[in-house]
Amino acid sequence: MPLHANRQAFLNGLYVILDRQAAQGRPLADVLTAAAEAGARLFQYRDKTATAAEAYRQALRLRQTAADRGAIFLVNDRCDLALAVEADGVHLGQDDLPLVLARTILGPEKIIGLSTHCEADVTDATAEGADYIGFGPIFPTGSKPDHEPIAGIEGLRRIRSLTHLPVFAIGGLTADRVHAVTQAGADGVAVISAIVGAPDVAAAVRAFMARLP
Ligand code: TZP
Ligand code: MG
Repeated sequence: MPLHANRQAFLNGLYVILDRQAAQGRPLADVLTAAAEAGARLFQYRDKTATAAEAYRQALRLRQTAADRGAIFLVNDRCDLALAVEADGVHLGQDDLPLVLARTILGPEKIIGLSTHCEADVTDATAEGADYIGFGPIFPTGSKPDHEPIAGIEGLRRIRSLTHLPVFAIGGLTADRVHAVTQAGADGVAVISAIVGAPDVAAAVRAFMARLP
């Protein structure tokens, strides 16, 4: 499946992280469909506990669902899975494969995003050629038990000047907090619980979209 020709245009705004644990049994393909119909265009599949076989089946379904709706689809952590389902790219954490190796494996066309938590992470990600960064947690979050210290709005403001890359604020994002992070320089927001765990996914997406520039 070819990468969307205009991929840079997608690296901003709302980034929905389809986390299986946060979905509490709701099929992730249903969450993706509802979110895409409400206007979301950028998705990541995140599952910290699935077997490789389960993750492959799930990712394949999500990949197809996203493609049918013209949305970008990234896979968390795993370059092998991203390649296996012909995802648009991968999202890596500081403990995953080094970015340069991931680039070698995936080639120049795939999107590679990196989780960053401090100034050094941001300058390294920029020097190593990431396509975008997630930065956070900005606010307290229940979705990542082992998270780094809260960076806050001030932390976001400080790293904004260190990189030209698209920056997604992550961690505790709600629609009401969008204005604060975009004012501090975020290009977008990466969200788990406020969308995947919302009683009405489409309404939650619309609430975010209404507050994004
Ligand atoms: N990385 C930093 S915070 C976080 C991740 C994956 C969790 C974000 O989830 P939520 O539910 O939007 O706070
Ligand atoms: Mg990871």
